Amino acid sequence: MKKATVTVVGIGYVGLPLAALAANKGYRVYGFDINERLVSLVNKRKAPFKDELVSELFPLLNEKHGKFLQATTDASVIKESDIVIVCVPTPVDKRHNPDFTPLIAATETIAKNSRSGQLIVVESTINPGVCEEIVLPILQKDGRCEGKDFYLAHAPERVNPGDPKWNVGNLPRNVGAISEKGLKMAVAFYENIVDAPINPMKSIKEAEATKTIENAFRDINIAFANEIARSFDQLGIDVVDVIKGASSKFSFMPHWPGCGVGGHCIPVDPYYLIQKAESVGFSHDFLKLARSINNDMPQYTVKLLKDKLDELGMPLKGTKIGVLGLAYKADIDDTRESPSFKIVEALKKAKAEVMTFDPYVPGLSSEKTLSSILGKSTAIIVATNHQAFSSLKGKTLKDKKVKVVIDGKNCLDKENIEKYKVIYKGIGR
Ligand code: SAJ
Repeated sequence: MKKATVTVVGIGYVGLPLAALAANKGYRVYGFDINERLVSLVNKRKAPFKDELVSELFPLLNEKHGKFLQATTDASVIKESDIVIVCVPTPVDKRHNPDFTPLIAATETIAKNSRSGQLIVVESTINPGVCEEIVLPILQKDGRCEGKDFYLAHAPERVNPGDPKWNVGNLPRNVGAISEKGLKMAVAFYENIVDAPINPMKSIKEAEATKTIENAFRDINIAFANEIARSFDQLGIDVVDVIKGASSKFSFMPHWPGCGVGGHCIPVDPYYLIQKAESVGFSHDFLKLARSINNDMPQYTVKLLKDKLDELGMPLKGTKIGVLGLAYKADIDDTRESPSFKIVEALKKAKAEVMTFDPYVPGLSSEKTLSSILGKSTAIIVATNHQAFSSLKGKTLKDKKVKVVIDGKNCLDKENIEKYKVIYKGIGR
């Protein structure tokens, strides 16, 4: 297995770190993707997005180091591969229903380029049953048989964009498969490349379910923090102080309120479980409630701004509002499902004059610098807790004539800002 050839199908946020890791561990790795720009950047060893592991490994992945990683748009490389790993997106549509189009397309490409004995591993986040009900039938076309002509496994992806500590090389993994032999092959592969425990699951369904519940668990805890924050806004209690206090209890797991929940995992994965359970007549009322609480936080954040402007006798309409931050979390460039866009949409609906700035996302920012957006804004909403924003001081805001600050990530120095008579409102503080 060590000298096997691997094709990673989909070299984005999940697939590229995995491809780089496998290549660095000695596998001959192809990265197949339909995105030509991405393929070209990877072959030039230019990281297409911010990822610590990719940036660390790219300089090592060349002939001089005896390592092989080649990105390509030519699916025929799959035919050469002993192991094929599917890392394509599994988004939800506007009605929050899982969209398996990319997964189905990837599976069909693999089926067309199959070779006997291949191990096929799906890493994309899916709900329980997808491997057996959607992926397997496609691979079984032309009478091919799982456990003989190919082996199918699922190892839910675990990446944490922007995290300098946890990455695909050191995070434990859960693996499930259709057949015993497929499970052994998949566990052996991940044990070769990951320096952390690899946990063989009872079946492929249990493996599919782990990812959805680990992220639903995080979503409900964030929703809890958000509901407490809204209650404490009415009660005049500082929620950050209270959560810090509660954190001294050994069993308390702190989560923090904010202007919304973004990313490719947390706001998406619970819908997989909700939708699958609904198909067998079970309604996840609690998960749905948590999703609606978190989905409402961007609107709530804009309401806090409107209330503060009302106190100044200023309407939202026609007022210059700066939205600081477009990425979904601190110090990364990933904007997927970012609440910032829902905040901008709500502000535009209220006919405010909206400007945006994110140092990590210059292409989508209307302003080029922090200084320029502050200089033009009557009020600002900090929607992402980038270091550049959380270090903002009251004097700067005062000098820039910013009148109101809505701290969507409770990341600013409230006392310092209020000292300069700038109106401050956080989420629950
Ligand atoms: N958020 C809150 N309050 C919190 C934590 C997060 O509002 O207390 C918001 C963030 O601002 C962001 C969103 O939720 O908009 C998601 O943040 P996240 O920290 O969960 O980051 P993700 O989406 O990158 O999730 C990753 C995933 N990691 C792996 O898959 C290995 C996720 O499964 C992890 O639970 C999460 O990191 C983590 O725990 O850091």
